[in-house]
Amino acid sequence: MLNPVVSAGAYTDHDKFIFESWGYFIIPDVLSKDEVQQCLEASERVHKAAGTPAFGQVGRGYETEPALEGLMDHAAVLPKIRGIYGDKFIVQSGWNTRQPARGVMGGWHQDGSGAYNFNQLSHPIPLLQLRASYLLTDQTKPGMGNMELVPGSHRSAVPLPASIREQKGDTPIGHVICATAGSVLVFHNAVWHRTYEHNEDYDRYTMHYIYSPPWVKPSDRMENNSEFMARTTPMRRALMGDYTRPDAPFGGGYAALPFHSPDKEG
Ligand SMILES: O=C(O)CCC(=O)C(=O)O
Repeated sequence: MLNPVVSAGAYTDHDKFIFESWGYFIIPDVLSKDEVQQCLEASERVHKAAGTPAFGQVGRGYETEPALEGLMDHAAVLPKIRGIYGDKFIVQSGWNTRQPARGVMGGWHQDGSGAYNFNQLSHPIPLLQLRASYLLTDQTKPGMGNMELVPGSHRSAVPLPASIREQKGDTPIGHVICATAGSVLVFHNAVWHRTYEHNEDYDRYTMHYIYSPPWVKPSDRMENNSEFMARTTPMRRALMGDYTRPDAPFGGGYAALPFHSPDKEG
């Protein structure tokens, strides 16, 4: 199977071509085995604290779990987000997803908002939620709770047929992402996707960071946690959307993120 694999770090012209063509790419082996283990243990704690019944997504784990917090501005991934968005964006949300052992297929969807869906805005659907999904369990073959995406579908003028969606059916152009634990999938909100079935005996965890333009409302929090904001780094505070109000909200004076380098590296 073709695989849109890119290297960690700077967003190259080739990465851009891949992202524009397919709507997603994969960065293999971003996390070491130890880092994956720490993130897995952190994921188990946040779901235990939240009392997730079966399949479930818990936001704000980064506030209490340093291993998850560290993924928010990971050096392998943040330059890609910067390359795609430029120097001004926020973390709209950070969702930690658990798919239980022997979990079933999820429903096909595009990301957006039930309150005012992105497909009401324009076609092609604009990029408003750029997702970096840190796979925390092995997904090297289908049936391991993989993500399945339809390449290029962010540009499709027609939806995936309702008959397929209702039956949670297959499409021959579905691409089941196979990658090691610690790899990262980055994708456009408009790419049609679903959670693939999970035939293993352990729960599957994925940490999703969603990056948005600065004027998009955060979706995992009503306000930032003051203790987290006080102790985290300037970059993470800025990614939480913490800024001094300029002359007009999001007009002139909105500061760029505090990147270390003026170029697109970091
Ligand atoms: O299975 C997952 O981790 C992701 C679920 C999903 O498709 C989503 O949150 O939009």
